[in-house]
Amino acid sequence: MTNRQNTNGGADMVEESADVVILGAGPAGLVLGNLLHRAGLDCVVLERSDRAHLHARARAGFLAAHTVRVLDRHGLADGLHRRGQAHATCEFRTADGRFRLDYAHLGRGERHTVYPQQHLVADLLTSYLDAGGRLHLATEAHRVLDTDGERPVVEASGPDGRPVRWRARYVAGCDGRHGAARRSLPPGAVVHHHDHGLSWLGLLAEAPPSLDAVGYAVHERGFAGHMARTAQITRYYLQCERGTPPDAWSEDRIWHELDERMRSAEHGPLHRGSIVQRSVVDLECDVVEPLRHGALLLAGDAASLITPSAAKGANLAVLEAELLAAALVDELAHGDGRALAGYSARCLEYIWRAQEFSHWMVRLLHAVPTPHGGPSSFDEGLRRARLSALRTSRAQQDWFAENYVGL
Ligand code: RFL
Repeated sequence: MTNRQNTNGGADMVEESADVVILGAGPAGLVLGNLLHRAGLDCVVLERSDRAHLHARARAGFLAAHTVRVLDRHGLADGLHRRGQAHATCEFRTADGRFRLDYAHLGRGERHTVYPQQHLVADLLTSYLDAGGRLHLATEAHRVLDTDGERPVVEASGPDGRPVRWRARYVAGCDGRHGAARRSLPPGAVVHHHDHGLSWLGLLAEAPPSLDAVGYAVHERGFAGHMARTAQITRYYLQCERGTPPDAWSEDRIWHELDERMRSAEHGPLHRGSIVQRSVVDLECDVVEPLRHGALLLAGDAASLITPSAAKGANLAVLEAELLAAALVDELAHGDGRALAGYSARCLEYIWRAQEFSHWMVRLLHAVPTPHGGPSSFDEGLRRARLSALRTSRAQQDWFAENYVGL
């Protein structure tokens, strides 16, 4: 039950409580909120942005088969079945020509569903609110205190700037890499960090997809990527120098670079359109170990940041949220804490495997700079060998497919 009162301390301080306070209304926080609320647990989601921002925040698009199964299991997949597109082919374009992998016929024979992340978030929000779930928008969590005690506290501020203290039994940090959960980790937490030293200009173009496959272009000018989002919107990536401001390149330069790197003259023109969104993504990754610190539990990007090279981030977020929900229900509804005790180790196994594959993808698609400057010729040789194995070896293609679409 929620208990709301003014404290005797600071005049405007409000105290609230819930058994589970969830920080962040992204895929991790909203899957967790939906599952806990349906199980009858007392939970609340605190989100610093407003609903319009959540509905417009374009990020991921490729949902793994496992993600669709999780959402199906809990009746959260209607939207993606109605509007998502099945996707099962990727194409590599290199100086030696192009080749395609039809991954629905390789490995475990699974497909992606292309469904923009902001649509998934909108669906999850609607289903949570329709079921009567508690959500506080425009509410920013600042830090989590007393994580080792029985009643941890989240210090937050509400829409009017008024400070709010949320008492909880558990706090789920689903607020991304720069959120309050990460800031509140105790000194014993280890953050394993790796910076590839590479950056991508991430673009959304108001243009239909130009090929019926994910396109990965490996080029001496740098990597370029093509990913369908909807029939009218396509995501493109262009490798750029670290530190490039998102607005540095004109639309003409962007299309010129895409044409060069995707080798349009050889393989067919790209459908052009206005660039409606741009951001620069530094290819960095990290893993927090462990994911549980007393009553503070991490999921999604708060637990592990992963490069977008293999489209794993949102998929891991959903996987972890389902595991965390089951563990919290066991603990809070049935007094069985075994799954919660094993939560961190179980997730870390998936996280490290996804990190390993994403790392391999980065090394497949880029000439990675050395600490002394440009890439070494030895590294270049390895990259050509990786591409050649992927082009010619069925065993390598099966391995790729299993990891590319799986978790
Ligand atoms: P999110 O989605 O970042 O949600 C966190 C939420 O927490 C809120 N928040 C706070 N709220 C309260 N108090 C605070 N102090 C707060 N601090 C933050 C934020 O407003 C936000 O609403 O994290 P979550 O749920 O862990 O989900 C992770 C995914 O969003 C992320 O991993 C993916 O988007 C990564 N990713 C991709 N993943 C895929 O699986 N497939 C893809 O195709 C894919 N493409 C991408 C991507 C990420 C990208 N960027 C932006 C790096 C493409 C790109 C360009």
